[in-house]
Amino acid sequence: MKGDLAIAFARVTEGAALAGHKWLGRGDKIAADNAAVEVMRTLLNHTNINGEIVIGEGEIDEAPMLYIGEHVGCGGCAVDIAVDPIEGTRMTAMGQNNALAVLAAGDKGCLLKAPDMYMEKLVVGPQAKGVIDLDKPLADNFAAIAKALNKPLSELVVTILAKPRHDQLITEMHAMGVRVFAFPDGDVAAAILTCIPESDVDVMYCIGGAPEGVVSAAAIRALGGDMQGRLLPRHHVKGDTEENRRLGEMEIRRCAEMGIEPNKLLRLEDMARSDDVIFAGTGITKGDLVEGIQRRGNIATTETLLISGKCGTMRRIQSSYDLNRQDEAVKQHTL
Ligand code: VTB
Repeated sequence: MKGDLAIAFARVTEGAALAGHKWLGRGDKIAADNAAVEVMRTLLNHTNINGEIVIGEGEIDEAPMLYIGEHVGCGGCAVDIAVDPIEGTRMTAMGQNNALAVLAAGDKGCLLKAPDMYMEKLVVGPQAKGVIDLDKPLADNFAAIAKALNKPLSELVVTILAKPRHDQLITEMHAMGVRVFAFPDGDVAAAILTCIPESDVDVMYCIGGAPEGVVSAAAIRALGGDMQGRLLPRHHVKGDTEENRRLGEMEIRRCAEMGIEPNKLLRLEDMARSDDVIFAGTGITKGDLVEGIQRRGNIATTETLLISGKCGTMRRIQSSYDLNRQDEAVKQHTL
């Protein structure tokens, strides 16, 4: 992929973040998401790519924008795009920390095309690359990771989504002796923190969204970390009710159409098939990974984490926008 695309992608997540931020603390996660999606789509369509959305807002028959299979861009090299215009719509609506606008891109065929379903995820930084195995018990993984990091198990820091489905597991992790940092939402930021040297986080484990999983995989691959995942049908995660089974069966059918198997171990290389990937993530609200947006009248400042896998660079870009001078679509959703 052309290196100069990275900055264009940063511009796209910045626009989406600004649009989402306009809805900060308004209790309306759908309006926040719609605004971010529309701006992200407009800006992607101004970008010099021949892009295909492989991870997006859903399927075409649900009539979303940025649906899986949608073509974006105004011509250029063929790229796969995975987007989450607001990773943390609830966090944005409720004014909570760690909401991001994120995008990952790679050459055509690079990123896993997966339906919007759940994914079990285990993520570590570069020093523990090669030692994880989701087919083994978590206790074995933690022991192997602690050994690779050359620290006692009692000092291993594991982050996990604080959801009821993990309550029992969190108790088990405490009994294993690791430190558990449970975060309310936003596993993309938590996954990336495993690869940030200044962060205390060693491991991220959770059952969260598959779209977030693929976006994370691109960032983790670019940063030299490691990740494994497993797509889980809804009734395996949320309880075997009639409705969950119906939705789960639909996910299984969709997986078959996309040529992937649920419940099967996915390695990092299955989710992000090349090092030449780009990740852009802009803070909407203040977070552990990046700062949130600050606004003074029409001037807004953003912070973006921009990672290029080709040469292993990670940049933090601070930008200042005069919202009055953006193009109409952006202005409409940000001013
Ligand atoms: C997951 C996680 C995300 O929302 O999708 C979660 O991957 C939703 O979980 O990072 P539930 O279905 O249990 O509500 C996030 O935390 C935020 O988008």
